Amino acid sequence: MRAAFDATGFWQATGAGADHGATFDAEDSGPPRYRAVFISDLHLGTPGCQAEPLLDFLKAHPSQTLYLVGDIVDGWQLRRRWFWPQAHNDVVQKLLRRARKGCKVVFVPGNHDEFARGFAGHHFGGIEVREEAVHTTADGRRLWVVHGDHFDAVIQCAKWLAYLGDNAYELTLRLNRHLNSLRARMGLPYWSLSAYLKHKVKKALNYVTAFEQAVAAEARKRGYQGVVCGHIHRAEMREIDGTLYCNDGDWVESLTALVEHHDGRLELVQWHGAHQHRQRVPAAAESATV
Ligand SMILES: [Mn+2]
Repeated sequence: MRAAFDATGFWQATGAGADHGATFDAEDSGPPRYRAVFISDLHLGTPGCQAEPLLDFLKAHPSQTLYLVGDIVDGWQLRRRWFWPQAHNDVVQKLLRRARKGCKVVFVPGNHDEFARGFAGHHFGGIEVREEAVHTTADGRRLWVVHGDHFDAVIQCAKWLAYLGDNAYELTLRLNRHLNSLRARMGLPYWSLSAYLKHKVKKALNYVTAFEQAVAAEARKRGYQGVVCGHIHRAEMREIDGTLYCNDGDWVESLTALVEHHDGRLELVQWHGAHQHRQRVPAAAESATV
């Protein structure tokens, strides 16, 4: 499709409309529908990444600014096993295309794409890489934009534990097998390690609350009215002690994003799109507006 900037700076299609089979995105006409869009935890490079619904979401949500709030490409998983289907390529192409078309795209790396942190301050194909960012809403609120892994005590204190976490299930099953063959030889009954660990996971629920409070407290300490983060794959938007805590969720399970309307109104969006039948609605991601 041929296109050119018009006087207002927005792309306009040129020539006849009958472009042979070209797809005409919502983003190709008129001003962007949203002032800002925040997405994180795409985990491109893993089979879990929901690249196709994400492409549909991006098409339907053109914005003036797009924040990529970390764990966009999963370098940890790619290092273990190369997985890069066409749909993941399409996502990268779409992000680059958006930047080329005049959308301000800011990439704040997370722990799974920490390799990019070394490039903070640089531009790649129009995408700005920043350690952290500050977004000012149309109604003047200053939001701290950060992935959030620095608040993850496990990752901060013992990085190897986090690596272990990624393979924990596989490891658990293997350990369980060895443990129980040993127990059988000793004449002891079967004991489930995974059931025991599941019990332990219940305690992890407190971790989510602790994370949310820690991030909001740090944002407040730094003088921001709110914070936008990701990392824990749990979309949320609520006030915590007078500070707005926004978590834009993920594109592995919840398919959620945070959007800012032109009046500064923030909204948590869960993408149903064409893939609705495959998705459940997690309680934490119910649509909310602040
Ligand atoms: Mn993360």
